[in-house]
Amino acid sequence: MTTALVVGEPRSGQTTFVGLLYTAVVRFGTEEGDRFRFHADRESIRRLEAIYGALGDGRFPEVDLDPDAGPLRFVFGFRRSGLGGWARGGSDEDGDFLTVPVQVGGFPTAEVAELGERLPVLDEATRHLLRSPILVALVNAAALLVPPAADASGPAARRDHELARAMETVARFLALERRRKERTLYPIFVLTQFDRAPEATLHALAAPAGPPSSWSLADRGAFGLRVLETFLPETARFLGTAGGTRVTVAPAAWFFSGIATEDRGPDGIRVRRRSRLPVAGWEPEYPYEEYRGLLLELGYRARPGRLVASA
Ligand SMILES: Nc1nc2c(ncn2[C@@H]2O[C@H](COP(=O)(O)OP(=O)(O)OP(=O)(O)O)[C@@H](O)[C@H]2O)c(=O)[nH]1
Ligand SMILES: [Mg+2]
Repeated sequence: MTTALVVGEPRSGQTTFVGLLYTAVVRFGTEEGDRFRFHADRESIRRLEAIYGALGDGRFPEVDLDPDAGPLRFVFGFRRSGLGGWARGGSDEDGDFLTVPVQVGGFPTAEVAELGERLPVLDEATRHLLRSPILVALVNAAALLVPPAADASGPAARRDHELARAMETVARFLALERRRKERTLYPIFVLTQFDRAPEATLHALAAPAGPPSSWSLADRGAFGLRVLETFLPETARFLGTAGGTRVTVAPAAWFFSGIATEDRGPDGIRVRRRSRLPVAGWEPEYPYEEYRGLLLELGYRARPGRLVASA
């Protein structure tokens, strides 16, 4: 099963990411019609709706991914023959649909990293979760400061270390798979709060002009590599060597999330909104194309035995 696990640091923008993903799913579902499906249990829907509602009201969500409430789980379904004529054939997991169960929250990066130390004693549910070939790492762009801290024990180095170890934990699980094609890790990076990425950082990383949605695929990848080399060197090393596991690490895909804000004085920072087309109501100003790309990427990566480039 092609599951996706989303990991992030506290305050990195995890809840906002989930809210924007859900916002995008609503539109993507309208555009793709019966070629795309979304399922979630009632409790997850309730929580997603609360986050989505806050953003639609122009507020950052206060409702949190309460760790006690457990992680949020939902399932994307992509019709095999749909979305740009995918490859047919292979075994169906869900009729004509490739399904990608996604789990967000419940596990901060640091915890996934730490679980690597306790592999033999983990319960089945946790093991199942960690056997996720798609790892979506949320990286807070607002925290990428130049020059990168040289301090090996500082927060930047710690974040890098935890992310590398979290990836290694997942890779060690995938390494246990019997079939070689299932021993592939597909890393996806989402730079959150990209609207708050410091100007000096964008300059130092030679960010192309314009919003990331207008960058070429090659430019996105090259920019991502520079982010890795500059700010996440340990994670970059892991991606190159798979930490010595028998796992193949696919080329990483990069997506850029952000939200337009306005300072309303006593009302504080508000989320800017636009009307939600083609359906009625309001949605936050966010880069829909990035989320659409992420959804397509998940669909492509769900194809059995495929090592494919980004959508
Ligand atoms: N400008 C901007 N601010 C953001 C964005 N995403 C998150 N923020 C800010 O970061 C704060 C935390 O965002 P959350 O989405 O709650 O982050 P989180 O990782 O879920 O945080 P915790 O659950 O508390 O660990 C928000 O209240 C916003 O102030 C974004 O895309 N743009
Ligand atoms: Mg949160």
